[in-house]
Amino acid sequence: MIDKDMIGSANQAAEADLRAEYDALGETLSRRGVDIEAIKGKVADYGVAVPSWGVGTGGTRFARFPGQGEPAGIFDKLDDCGVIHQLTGATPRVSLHIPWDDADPADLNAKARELGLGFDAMNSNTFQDQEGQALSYKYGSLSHTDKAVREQAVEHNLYCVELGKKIGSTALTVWIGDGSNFPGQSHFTRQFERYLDSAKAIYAGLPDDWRLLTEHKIFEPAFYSTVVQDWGTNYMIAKELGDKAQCLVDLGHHAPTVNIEMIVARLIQFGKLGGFHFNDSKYGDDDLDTASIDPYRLFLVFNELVDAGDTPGFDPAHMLDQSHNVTDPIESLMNSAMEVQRAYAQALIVDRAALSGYQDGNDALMASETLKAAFRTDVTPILQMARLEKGCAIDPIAAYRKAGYRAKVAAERPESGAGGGGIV
Ligand SMILES: [Mn+2]
Repeated sequence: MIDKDMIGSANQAAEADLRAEYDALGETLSRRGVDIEAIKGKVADYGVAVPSWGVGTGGTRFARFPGQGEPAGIFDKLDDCGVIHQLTGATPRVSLHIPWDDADPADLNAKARELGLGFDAMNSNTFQDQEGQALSYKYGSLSHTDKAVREQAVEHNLYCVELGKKIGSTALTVWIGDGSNFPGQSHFTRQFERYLDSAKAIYAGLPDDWRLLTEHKIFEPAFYSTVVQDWGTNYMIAKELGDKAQCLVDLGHHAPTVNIEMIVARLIQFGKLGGFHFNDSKYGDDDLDTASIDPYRLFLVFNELVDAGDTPGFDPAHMLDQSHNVTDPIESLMNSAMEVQRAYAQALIVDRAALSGYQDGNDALMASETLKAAFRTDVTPILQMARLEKGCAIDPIAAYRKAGYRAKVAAERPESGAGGGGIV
């Protein structure tokens, strides 16, 4: 963890300037009828989960260039996640990936308690073979033509639920690599029927207070077709399974021109938006840092989420899902968590009454400008003040660099291998 006194003295040096900027923004927002304190409170309460695998250096299909001091196992990963939350106060939960993070639940709970963290959705893995695994997923998992493979994949998911129950998780996220690379390779309908049968078997083993989140993806690792290719199929799955099944939207899992915020609105309308994986992309599932390419799109997604507001039972799971190839993963995850908070704060200050009036009056230009006015507002002082009041860092990245955390863990942790491609 980072030395508290160091965070404190850095904050002290920056506090007077921050207060001046916060007060000035407060006056600006007040003229627009917005209470800055209310926005700050909501931002302070907001949290986005960090994926355990995000703190390691990622890779592409071509190579992986290991970083310094990479976490060697789940307990190192939790340490890194603890630092991210300590400095940003924005990432209170970690999402585990099984079997990579499989460990004694008592040890996981003890470590999480020590770091002030909790556990988010469990992620199963049937897109690669594990050592000692009886049957291969080369030709699929939940939709495999061989019943024994499907049963093995179902069993694995149920194991994730069992472990999750012991560490306070209440959701299982299922993403499969199943699909086909050649036209004709798979019978679309029969393959989907097999998937649904397997998904129903997992659903049957889900505790009452759990949710099953299914994640669609248009391509990769299969390049001709994937079984859960888009939100339409995902919606059908959630509808077939029942109330505890909802759709998970990964921002990178769509064709480049798809209107994601509209998908979000549709899923909200029919009670099936279960959660997000935040990242950014220019081409496909690039897994770039959230808001690094298109911050306006992230804002538009949050505009829909804030618009849905207090809809009963509306509580989507928020998680970052990125691959860090050229940055320090801790810095990227801190920055991305703050970008998600920023989009949330901007969406909170949209003048919704004015927007609604422009929509009803068919004033396209002013409707668009109403959104832009919120997006153009620099809400940084709100985020910084929320952090200061929580005892986190006004500038988390500067504090992290000054603390020399990476060099410290690099001296303690074994060097990781370059390996082949990384997961995305
Ligand atoms: Mn994802």
